[in-house]
Amino acid sequence: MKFRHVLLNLCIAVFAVSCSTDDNNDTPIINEIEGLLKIQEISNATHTIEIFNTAGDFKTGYNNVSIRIKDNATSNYIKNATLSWMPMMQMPTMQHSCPKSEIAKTIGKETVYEGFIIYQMTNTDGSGWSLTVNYAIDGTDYTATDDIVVLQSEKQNTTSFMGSDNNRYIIAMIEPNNPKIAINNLKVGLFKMESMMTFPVVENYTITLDPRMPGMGNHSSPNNTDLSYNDEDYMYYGDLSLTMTGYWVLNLKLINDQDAILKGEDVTETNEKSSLYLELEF
Ligand SMILES: [Cu+2]
Repeated sequence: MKFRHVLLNLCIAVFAVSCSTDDNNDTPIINEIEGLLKIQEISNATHTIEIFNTAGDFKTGYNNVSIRIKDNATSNYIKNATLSWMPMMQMPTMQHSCPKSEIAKTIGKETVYEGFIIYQMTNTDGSGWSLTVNYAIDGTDYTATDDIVVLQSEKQNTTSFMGSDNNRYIIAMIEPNNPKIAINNLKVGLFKMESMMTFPVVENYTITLDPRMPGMGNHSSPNNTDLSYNDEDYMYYGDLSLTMTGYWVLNLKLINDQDAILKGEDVTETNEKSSLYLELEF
């Protein structure tokens, strides 16, 4: 019995060694884009920029975006690029960009880079936007640009508005992705439109929250909290209480760091909705 046991262990050991030797010879094939769908490719003479997210298309509001750069000559994916991007909307009389993050390598991946873009508007047919990706590899600069399609989200998950301080702001819902009958983690981005091209994060403001169901007597829900700024990821967080499925209006008020209300009103008997709000349905 004992001898058999030793023999078995020996077999396992030999098998394990041969396996690990194999691994050293062949690069393990790991699918770095598992769970992602390709939105589009943007090509130039040297590279193909592959653009992904979980939905497979751009929509108005917050878009988490993953990128790979393929070398057209070798079909290899670039592991050491530095990237930036510029989304641009061409309007009849002017052009403008939108809030966006920097682009960084996705943690735990070798060829995938990621960031976010918040499209605040689009044309009804999805046209109007282009995306330029600038990148450097081993000290050489490249650029690739093309038109992109941005579809209109069904519900208002982002809104652009003028504050009482005469600044333009953009607010966008980032979470919950999958709202539940529960206390949901509400995550929102707040940006100032400093110019047509620059949209810095607004820090240390407060966003009050009053969710209502307009289809059901405009009732609210218990245990909501206002949103406060988190300086670790530059986003705003609060508790969003959803007591049933259906259509909810998240009534908001934007309050600056001097306690001045920049936009939005209380929901009352005579005012059923704030002029600053986001929507969700689940
Ligand atoms: Cu526009």
